[in-house]
Amino acid sequence: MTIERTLSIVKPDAVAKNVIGKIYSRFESNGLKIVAAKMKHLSKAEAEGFYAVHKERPFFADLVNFMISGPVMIQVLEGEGAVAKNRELMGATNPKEAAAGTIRADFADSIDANAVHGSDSLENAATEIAYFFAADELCAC
Ligand code: RTP
Ligand code: MG
Repeated sequence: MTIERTLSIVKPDAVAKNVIGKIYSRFESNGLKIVAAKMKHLSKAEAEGFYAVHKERPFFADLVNFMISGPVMIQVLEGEGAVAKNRELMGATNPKEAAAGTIRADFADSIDANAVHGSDSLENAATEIAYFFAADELCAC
């Protein structure tokens, strides 16, 4: 397995619940290091651009409106197999189907308010990291 980087977002529902630290603790205790982070209230254009791959889907407008409903915490996670590891820690998109002990099972309320985002491939991770961070904002530690 190689060292990878992936993009993670703590979504507005989890920021509002004050569980950023609890979610960060899941990353850190499972071998993922936070190498960049910023809190941001996304504009509509930023959220639409980020989720552009879903723009034809029926849930797109709801997804964008949810993502701009409050601040989000955006971070780059680094570690062995970081893309898949983060997806495993997040659990299924619908928290009702998420395995026990996953972030979504423990902190998400619905398929819309589902606590976290994580890149779904190494290729998308690179695109998503570049969407929010300049190269010199990532810690080379
Ligand atoms: P994410 O991109 O946020 O990490 O979530 P994901 O990969 O698990 O799911 P994805 O298919 O990429 O969908 C993006 C977000 O859209 C909402 N969604 N709603 N109503 C629906 O059927 C539906 N399907 C997806 C979810 O909030 C999901 O996180
Ligand atoms: Mg996705």
